[in-house]
Amino acid sequence: MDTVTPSALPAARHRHLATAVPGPRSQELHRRRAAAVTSAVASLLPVYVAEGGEGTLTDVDGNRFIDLGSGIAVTGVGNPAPAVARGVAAQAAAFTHTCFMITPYEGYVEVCEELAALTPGTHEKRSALVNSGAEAVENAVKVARRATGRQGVVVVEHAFHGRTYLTMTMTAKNMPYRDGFGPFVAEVHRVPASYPFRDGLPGPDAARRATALIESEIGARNVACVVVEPIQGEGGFVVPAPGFLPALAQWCTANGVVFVADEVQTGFCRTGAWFASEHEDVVPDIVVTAKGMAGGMPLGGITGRAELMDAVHPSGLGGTYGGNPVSCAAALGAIATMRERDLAAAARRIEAAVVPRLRALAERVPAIGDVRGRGAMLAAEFVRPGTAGPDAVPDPAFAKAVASACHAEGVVVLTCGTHGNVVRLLPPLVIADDVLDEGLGVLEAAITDTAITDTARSHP
Ligand code: PLZ
Repeated sequence: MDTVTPSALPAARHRHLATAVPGPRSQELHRRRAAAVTSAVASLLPVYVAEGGEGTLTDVDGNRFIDLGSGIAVTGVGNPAPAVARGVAAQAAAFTHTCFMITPYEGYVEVCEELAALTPGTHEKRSALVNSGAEAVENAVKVARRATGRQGVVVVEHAFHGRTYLTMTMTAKNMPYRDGFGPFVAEVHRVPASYPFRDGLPGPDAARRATALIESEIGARNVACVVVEPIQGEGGFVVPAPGFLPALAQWCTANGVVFVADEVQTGFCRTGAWFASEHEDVVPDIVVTAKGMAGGMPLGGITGRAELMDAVHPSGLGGTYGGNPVSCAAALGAIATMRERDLAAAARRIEAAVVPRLRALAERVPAIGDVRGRGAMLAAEFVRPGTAGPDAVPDPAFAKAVASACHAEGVVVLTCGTHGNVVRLLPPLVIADDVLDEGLGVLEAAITDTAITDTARSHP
């Protein structure tokens, strides 16, 4: 047998390409999948995963990818995190389900205690647990309508809130989320958001633009809630201009409207704080959580002012699996990991490592129109060179070429944006510095190479 010196082996947490991407075993699985799984559920990078890590994913062909996506902002604590795996195993061995509405258990209560302690504001809070982000958003709307006796739901441009009928209606983008799925749910109204790169508006002005429209076209007294992502996720990692969220929240308070922060993607340390609302000292009436909360197990939460949450009649909220004990055990392990390893600080360190490099690259690559984000929720928006402001022309082909080049080189990055022209980074918060550095190097090369090819194409 050949002897291999240890230094010749790729370190287990670094990138390693054993085959072309996707490799033969992934391709074989993909053929099986095509015959069994509907094509309506798509996969960005069809490599079939065998194992996770603290920032890596290893596929069935032995390719090890640097994971800068965390399964869309879910596995921030690692994949799996030891505390999550331990919690899940112990709970699965004890009991897997009872239905909290039949015979309750401590884990559900503990998760709700954590939510009360961690979400912004020191007021009395109550929570309900569900299975997903979309279901949590649905329930926030139910609470707001029941508590206010009003029906209107206000959302903003570029919003993403889920794929169920109500949340799909609340979601802005037609393709792929809404196209052909109508009719949509009544009483959902969309107003402009704050998009500094495109509208250049100061936050308070952007908020006034939105609230003026609510007042003139809907009527404040018809509005149950305003639902907004403190940093927009699928819509393009748009950080609103400072002052937008506080002004919107204040308007809600002044008008008896429930202010709901959809922190499904931004929550649980992702943006460098437990919740993104904290960056502007906004205290939402209801905070919606999911994703990062439970380290990969399905769990969503609605946490709100006690008087709102308890305004719903008993049994008005619930579901068979909501707050499943195994998911709750996972959440307690994930939250303990965030606390012990101070993952909010880790997210801020990731921002400090990534942003200067992308900004430096933007100096040389005119297709990078904007670099933005907070903590470990960061993105570059690609536009046709020389276009800017409201007239900036989105370049989704550029973003797609960058993502594909990263995938071929063993780095998982995702795209987003209403026009699909944004490459986003959602690294696990526990990613090691040198692994992140290697991933970023691949991303930088992908952007530079795409720019060269692009220039050659537009100036042959
Ligand atoms: N609210 C802010 O980001 C989910 C969805 C990807 P679920 N985002 C990723 C896709 O193509 O479906 C999300 C979100 C915000 C709600 C949701 C919905 O959360 O757990 O996917 O239902």
